[in-house]
Amino acid sequence: MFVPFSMCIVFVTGWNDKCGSWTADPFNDYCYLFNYLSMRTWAEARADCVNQGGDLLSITEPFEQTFIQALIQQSPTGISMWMGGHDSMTEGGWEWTDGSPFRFIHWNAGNPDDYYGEDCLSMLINSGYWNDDNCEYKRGYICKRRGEK
Ligand SMILES: [Ca+2]
Ligand SMILES: [Ca+2]
Repeated sequence: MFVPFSMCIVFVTGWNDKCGSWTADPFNDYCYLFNYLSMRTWAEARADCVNQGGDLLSITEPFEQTFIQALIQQSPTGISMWMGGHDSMTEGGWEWTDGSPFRFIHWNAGNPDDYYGEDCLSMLINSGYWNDDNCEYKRGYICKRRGEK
């Protein structure tokens, strides 16, 4: 049966076996938590995701980008949200905190630009494109963890 994508979103944002109160992506094994209203620095945001059994969001393929991008646009406020990418170990050497390979990319035009030493990855709410951002800014953030089988 064909189910329109928008109906899937409505379905997966309630309680579900795979992800509990987190949002399930029907096309992979992962669960996502959108913290629209708690504003934290990148490091604080990561600590909160880890405390909840996950990590900051990694995106490893185009379908995952499309899924997150559709949901992030529901954010009532803010410019961008933290993801788990950073180049704080080696400038320009981007990696994901959860250890996923940093292969798929979706940079906003002109980025990464390391503007005044930006080392943390955020996603622009209105477009879904990525920006290297100042790690000390307080932003909403997206956590990711593996779902129950
Ligand atoms: Ca940088
Ligand atoms: Ca930037």
